[in-house]
Amino acid sequence: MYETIDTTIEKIYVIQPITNENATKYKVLQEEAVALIESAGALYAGTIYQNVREVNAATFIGAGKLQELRERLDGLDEITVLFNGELSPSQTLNISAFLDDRKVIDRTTLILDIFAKNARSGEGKLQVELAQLKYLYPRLKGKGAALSRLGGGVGTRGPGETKLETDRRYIRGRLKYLEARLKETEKRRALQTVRRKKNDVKTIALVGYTNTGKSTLLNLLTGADVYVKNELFATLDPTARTFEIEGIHFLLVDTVGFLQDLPHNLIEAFKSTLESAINCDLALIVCDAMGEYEMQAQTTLNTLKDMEFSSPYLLVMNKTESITDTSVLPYGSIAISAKEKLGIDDLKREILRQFKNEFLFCRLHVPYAQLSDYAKKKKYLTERTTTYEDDGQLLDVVIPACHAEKFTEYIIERISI
Ligand SMILES: Nc1nc2c(ncn2[C@@H]2O[C@H](COP(=O)(O)OP(=O)(O)OP(=O)(O)O)[C@@H](O)[C@H]2O)c(=O)[nH]1
Ligand SMILES: [Mg+2]
Repeated sequence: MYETIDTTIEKIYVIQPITNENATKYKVLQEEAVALIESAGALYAGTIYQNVREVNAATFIGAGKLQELRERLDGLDEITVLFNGELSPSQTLNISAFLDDRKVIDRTTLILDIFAKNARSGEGKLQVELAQLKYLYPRLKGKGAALSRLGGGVGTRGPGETKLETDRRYIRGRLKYLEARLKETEKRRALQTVRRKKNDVKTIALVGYTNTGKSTLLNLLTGADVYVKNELFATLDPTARTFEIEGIHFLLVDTVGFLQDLPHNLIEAFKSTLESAINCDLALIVCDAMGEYEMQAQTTLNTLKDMEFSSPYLLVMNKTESITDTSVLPYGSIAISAKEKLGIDDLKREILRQFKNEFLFCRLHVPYAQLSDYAKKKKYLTERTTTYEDDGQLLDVVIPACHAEKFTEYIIERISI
């Protein structure tokens, strides 16, 4: 009996450094590396850990450990090595040389690779290419043929080896072109935002760590059919859908997820698509209650704050269907399960509460003689229920606070919801 090996799937072995900075979180980083490998469509082959008290300038980790790794991988030709951190170009090349010219990638390259795989829209593809080239450009310092080893991500999704080898000038031109194209789309988006603000529709952004269930929640709340998958960075392109709570329309925006140590270039590249989330009226920070939710919330907030985010937010703990004691979750957070549709009414109530100063829930009495006057103004409010009395109509309505004055004569009471 013999095993057949699928040589079309790349196998990746992880080097996990343990440093002073990551001493408390290296295990989570290693688990994320495995999830990243799987999300890239590759196979996880194993991990070697290395305590790094002092970074070796040439190879990051020491020669002894590299020798051990070399022996472990001896005879396994098809295995790529992932260094789960950021390497300088020369470190990448040196490790590769030490490991018999094996392909070596770092965490950033792998993340960029997944982004390249998952970008669907034209804009998303431009953004990923821009980030990839920006990452590579300073690394291309005339090292000749060896550079090709820096270029590739998993499989053939790097920006292309020949291009990299031949011409830094080409890349400079391409960077300019990509930046100009993206500027155009940004302008268009700014216009849309202005239009939306005019329409008084409040924007709610779904933000949070990757794979926490943002898209699942969007689908549940809006009836959309956004791609949901148990992998990292399933969503790259933002999606916006409207939904309604008690007669108030909201725009819900789904965005790219975050991860600790996300490459800075990548955040920069995606800043424009995150614009709607950054300038939202309310953010829902979605966390995985079965995972490291405190770290997830912190990473999300830190990343958003770097982009000058200052909107109000709610902490939403998702995947709580199998948690028996939700009192251990962060104070003030809302426990839900998007998959099992639990806690959704609580979430909606909390969202409404956030906007309580912006909308009036009230009962109107409109005498029949005034109906034509009312008809002219009713576009400013949402009617929830209508009953017909002898002397006129009784209506339960929601009025945006800025239009409330128009209805003063008809308001007979405020309603608590
Ligand atoms: N157990 C459980 N799983 C859930 C729940 N909500 C979503 N999931 C699963 O979590 C995985 C990720 O869901 P997504 O909605 O794609 O998550 P996301 O935050 O949009 O992820 P990215 O777009 O990759 O950042 C999927 O396998 C979902 O089925 C939940 O309430 N409970
Ligand atoms: Mg998603």
